[in-house]
Amino acid sequence: MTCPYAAARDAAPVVVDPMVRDLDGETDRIRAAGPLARIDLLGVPAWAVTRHADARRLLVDPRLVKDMAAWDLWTSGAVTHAWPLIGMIDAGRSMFTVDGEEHRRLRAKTSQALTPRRLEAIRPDIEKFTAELLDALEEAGRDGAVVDLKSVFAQPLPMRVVGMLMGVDPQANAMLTRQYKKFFSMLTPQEERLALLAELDVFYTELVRAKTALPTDDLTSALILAADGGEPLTEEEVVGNLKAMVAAGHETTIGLVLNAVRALLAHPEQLRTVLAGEVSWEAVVEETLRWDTPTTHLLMRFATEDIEVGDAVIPKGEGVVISYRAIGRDPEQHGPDADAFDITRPAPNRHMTFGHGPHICPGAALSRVEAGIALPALFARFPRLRLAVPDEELRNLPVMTQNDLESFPVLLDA
Ligand code: STR
Repeated sequence: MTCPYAAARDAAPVVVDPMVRDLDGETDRIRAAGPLARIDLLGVPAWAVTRHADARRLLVDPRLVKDMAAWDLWTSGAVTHAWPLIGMIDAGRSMFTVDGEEHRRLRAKTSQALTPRRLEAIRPDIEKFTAELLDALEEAGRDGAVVDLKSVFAQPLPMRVVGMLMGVDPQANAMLTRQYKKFFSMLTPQEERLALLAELDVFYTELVRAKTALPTDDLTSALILAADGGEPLTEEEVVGNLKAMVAAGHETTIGLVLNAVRALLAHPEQLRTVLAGEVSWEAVVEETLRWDTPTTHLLMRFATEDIEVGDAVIPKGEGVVISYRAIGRDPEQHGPDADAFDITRPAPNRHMTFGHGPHICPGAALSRVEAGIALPALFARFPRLRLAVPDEELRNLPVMTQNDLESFPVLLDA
């Protein structure tokens, strides 16, 4: 007897490269492996969703859950904390790891705090941080010196913004940046990663206890205070949400800002139209989100029943990854030129880079505000900004889930 998913199941999986040596080639291979691609994540098998339309359906399908208890490889003990990607899934109880009614309770305050309207209040802060970092950039790039746009600008900005929102002492920003860099890198030995996650838990728990004793005007305090007549969040839940916000708010926006700069520098004719005011920065941000997604693969959801995807089936108990980079390049959604960066695509740019359904990114508007301030300010200050090395020489860090550049050396040509 043949089973309907035998073909996909028996096909050699696409092995996701922990060193991220060829992201475009790998994206093509995953897409070519079909709408539901068998992938291998450091020896652990999973299914990758590679098409926009399928992801849109699956992300609202209640049979697909975040709870690891539904994952056979976990409950059987085949996957343990020795697996380097376990921290992407086993991240504590939070809005990132819970579904259904409980998820609505965990997420409500955060999504209310991050609406476009509420974010208008912090726009001046973001503008001030941006201006300060541009001064630092100018200083570092004085007299034709090569400067790393990542470490001097793209990385500190989102960290400052999310730190301010959550009430993190700015003194801790450097430590957090260092720890998350280690967390995401596949070169970090697993014992070290588990140790740093434990240290971060101590840091966040202390922060939550301090805010419980003395609430201030930040989202962490708001999460602690009883939620609109609903059950207040537990300390564990506040800690979980806080670390999800800091990790996500800081890591992903770095990618958005850098990838936009990279795409514009690689397409100077498009940059010219933006600088001439013919195309909006908003169009740049949306096209960058689609074409060069900050998140390559989002780990992981689990099937609580067999779920059909086209003529394939995700068997009950198995893990599903949403491959956002492949989805952003889906010609069925974006046309035959989906692989081309083109800021003149008709608006709205219907990409799915922030996800879809109940878990859709609560920080989407925040990242749009940040990039919408940072990019025009950067090019206004340094209109002749250019890469100090050929684009092909830019390397990704060994980070399997994020599109994370090692560095971004530029000349300011001020
Ligand atoms: C990192 C480790 C941690 O302590 C908590 C979380 C939860 C949120 C996760 C984050 C993780 C990794 C990056 C994610 C983020 C939510 C959005 C972000 C997956 C696992 C994206 O890359 C989209």
